[in-house]
Amino acid sequence: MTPHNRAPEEGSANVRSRNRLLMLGLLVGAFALAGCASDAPLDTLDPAGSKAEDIDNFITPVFYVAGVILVAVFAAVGYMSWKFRVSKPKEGDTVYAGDYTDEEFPAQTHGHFALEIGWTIAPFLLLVVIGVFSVNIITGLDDVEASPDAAYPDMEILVVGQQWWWEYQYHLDGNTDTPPDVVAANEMIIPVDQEIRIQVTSRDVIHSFWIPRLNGKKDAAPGRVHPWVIQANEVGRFAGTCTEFCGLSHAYMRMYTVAMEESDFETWLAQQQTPQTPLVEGDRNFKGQEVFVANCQRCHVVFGLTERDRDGDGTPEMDDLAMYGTLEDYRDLTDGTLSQGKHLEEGNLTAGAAPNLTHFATRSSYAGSFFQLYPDAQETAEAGDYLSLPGSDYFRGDLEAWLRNAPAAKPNAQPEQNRGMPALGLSEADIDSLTDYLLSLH
Ligand code: HEC
Ligand SMILES: [Cu+2]
Repeated sequence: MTPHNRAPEEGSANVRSRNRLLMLGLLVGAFALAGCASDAPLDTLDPAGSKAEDIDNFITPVFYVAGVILVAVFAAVGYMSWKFRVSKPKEGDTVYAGDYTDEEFPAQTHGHFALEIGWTIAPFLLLVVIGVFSVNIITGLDDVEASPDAAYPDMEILVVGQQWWWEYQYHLDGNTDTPPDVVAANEMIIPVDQEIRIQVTSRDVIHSFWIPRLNGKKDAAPGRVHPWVIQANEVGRFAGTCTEFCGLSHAYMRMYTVAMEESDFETWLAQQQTPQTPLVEGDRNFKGQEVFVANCQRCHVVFGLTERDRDGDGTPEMDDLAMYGTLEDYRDLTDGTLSQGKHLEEGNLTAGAAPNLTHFATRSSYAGSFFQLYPDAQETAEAGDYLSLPGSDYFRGDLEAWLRNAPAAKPNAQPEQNRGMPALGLSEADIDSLTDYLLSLH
């Protein structure tokens, strides 16, 4: 290497490191800005429920204390780097490796007892204080404070995660030794201002239930039932997402909790407890019902309509709530016990269950809340008008696409491994009548 080409090389190295720094800055900036989305549905800093407020009231002061420490440490490091920086050797200085000179090397201190004890004890005490408060808050996140004037003070909801959607089984009187009273999917409807006991579990792999504006995360593990609490201070629709990687379509396993006025909640409950009346030849959606029975009921349930031979005696029984079992059944999940159809015999669906479609048209979203059923579901829910959505406002297109080819509509399902809904190869005419039928299920 000749001295000739040294200078330009150094120059370009400088430019390169400056470019790298610029790139890094831009990247950090982009990540920081991504947090500023004004309509971010998963807002961890905007609590709307009692438990989320407990968490927020704790992390805010911790954040400020940590901020002060951060600034103090960075200021000290900055000051020392500047004060004790290496300066160019002057004429006559003895120069050692690394451009150090005798004169400029600062006096070295070794072992300052008071300082060392100080910077060991201070963080220790700080962490103990934070730890004590943390444990206190974490252990309180599943404590229910029953509202004395609530219509269903003992209500418990079993939340069942599976690939890639959520099921909610309501035990209205809190008696979990009997099958549930209501079964819903993707959206958990609750009365506003009331702490509700939920129990979180799974039918297949580990998931995690999280509605950031209402409470922290709770793991949903197969064979285990984890108590948790959900409460909302205001009427509205609160977004959540599965936060435990649970397979390729994990990112599309979302859900909502919808808080309603108690009177609306009771209307909803009454509606959910009414089975469908089977349609007969000549009825408007009879064709759709026929397509449904032929293609869908091996996985999906519509109370009042679908049936299967659950006890294997050759005569099919009408599908009813008994098939969902008790809470204890989920604590002792053995393959097949809670299968809702013939799935396991046919090697179909690892979870052994698909969303209950009895009242499909009363949801605002479906398929792991990946699709919305109405154009303005969020606004409608916030306004408290959830139950009076006009049927003509449905989004048909997404639903038709889902029925045409579900794995293509919601990415990363693995139907070949019995995960998610398969493509069923229906004709366009069948898709059309099925869509009409599903949207009539109130
Ligand atoms: C092999 C089992 C299986 C069959 C057969 C099946 N589905 Fe599904 N379906 C599923 C599973 C699993 C899901 C949940 C998938 C997800 O959310 O990713 C689902 C979800 C749905 C949903 C969304 C429900 C909600 O509230 O989230 C609708 C609607 C639906 N299926 C309709 C149908 C119709 C109509 C048919 C018949 C043409 C059908 N399915 C056939 C397994 C099946
Ligand atoms: Cu999940």
